[in-house]
Amino acid sequence: MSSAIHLHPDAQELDLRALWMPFTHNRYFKKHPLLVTGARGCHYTLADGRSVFDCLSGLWCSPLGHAHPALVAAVQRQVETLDYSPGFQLGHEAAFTLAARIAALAGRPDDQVFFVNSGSEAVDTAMKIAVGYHRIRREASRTRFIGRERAYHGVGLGGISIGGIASNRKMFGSLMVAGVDHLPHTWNPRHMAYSRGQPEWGAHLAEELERLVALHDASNIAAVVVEPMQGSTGGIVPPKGYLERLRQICTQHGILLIFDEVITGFGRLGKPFAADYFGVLPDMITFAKAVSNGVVPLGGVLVRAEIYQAFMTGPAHAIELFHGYTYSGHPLAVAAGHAALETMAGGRLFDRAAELALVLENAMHSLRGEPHVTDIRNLGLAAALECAPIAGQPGLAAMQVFEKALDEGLLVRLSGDTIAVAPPFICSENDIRAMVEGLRRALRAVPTP
Ligand code: PXG
Repeated sequence: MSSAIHLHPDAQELDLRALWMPFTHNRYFKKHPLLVTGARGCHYTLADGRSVFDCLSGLWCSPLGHAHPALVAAVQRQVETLDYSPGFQLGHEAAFTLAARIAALAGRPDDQVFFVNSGSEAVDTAMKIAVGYHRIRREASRTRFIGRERAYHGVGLGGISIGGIASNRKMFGSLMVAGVDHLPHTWNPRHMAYSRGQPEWGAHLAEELERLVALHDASNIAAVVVEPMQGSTGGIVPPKGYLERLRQICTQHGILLIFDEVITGFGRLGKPFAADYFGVLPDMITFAKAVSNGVVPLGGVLVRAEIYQAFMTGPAHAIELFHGYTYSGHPLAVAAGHAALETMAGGRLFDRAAELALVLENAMHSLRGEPHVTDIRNLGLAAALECAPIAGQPGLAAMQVFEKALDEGLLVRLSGDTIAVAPPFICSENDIRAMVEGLRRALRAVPTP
């Protein structure tokens, strides 16, 4: 493995011990630290002065690139005007207008938006709203949730319960929400390897939902929660007809359908939401990441008007939903949100993402036949490349590709033996082609075991 260490010149002075890093191989990292000192446009500056292309738009959250002048100015202005205000029993106008803007963008102007600070919080919030909604409607037995294998819904206790990532669930099983079942995931390389966009095979897997409904009875099921495209676990693209069928079954049985659009929301598929892209209308949409371009943490849940209305009972002075965060609707996050959405609209950046998606699809699929590659998947401005695992050492193959890609000036994302890319909407067609050629050299540079 490459031993490139990206430290700044006085590295020896750095003491990295106190920080317990999230989702990181802490011991390996502290021996081989990768430190970043700045970011602008589509590039990060590493501590050794090198510039690397941001192949995943941060962690899927910075489609407008870094240090975008409109966002910098909006946040600077805001911090000088109203740096913080409580969101409980006090409001600031921009939070209301941002909620309306998001509902309008989704083409659901009567919907409500509940603000949170992260995708994890958005998912846990949506789960609470689902249970509360059924209870208020005197269907309190509807408490079960149905998630999916390989799903990632963040790290809250609700999110890991409906999520389907084994290592996330193994250690914390005792903390999990009771009464959760999982649909099978839809990736089957035997039937869909190297599909461009949505695979033809797999819509029948939605019928598993009927089986779970038959097992538990619909009267016990609150909601089905799915990522329209599974992001974290390597860009698993829904088979044609699959999400449509989930919607039909949910409607038939009075089960809420929740799309977790933390990754797909705000243009990643070339439309405002994946719900628009697939033409499937969920009852709630969770979002985060790109809504504020990652500049200040912001997330939320978009909730169908009828669900909100169901809560609006009881005395008018009573709190209807016992839920909220100190930073719900934080003024800086809201300012970043307005600036991000304005910039996306002004630059017609969802259309731009759709155009670049075609370039990415063609370029990525040209890697078929390169060493280590066993599958390539893509949808919208996102793609994943599956590496043949090294026997007994899962994840090592992709990690080697990651390191070689870094030597090529590319910061890609690795998850298990999958390499994911989802470049910023502001990048050029040539940036995408150069990224893929760099990946090709990286794949060739990793020795075959
Ligand atoms: N839902 C989905 C669908 C996500 O992708 C979350 C919830 C949780 O969001 P927060 O903001 O609580 O982290 C996510 C997060 C990756 C990667 O490499 C993906 C995420 C986070 C970090 C890395 O694919 N998704």
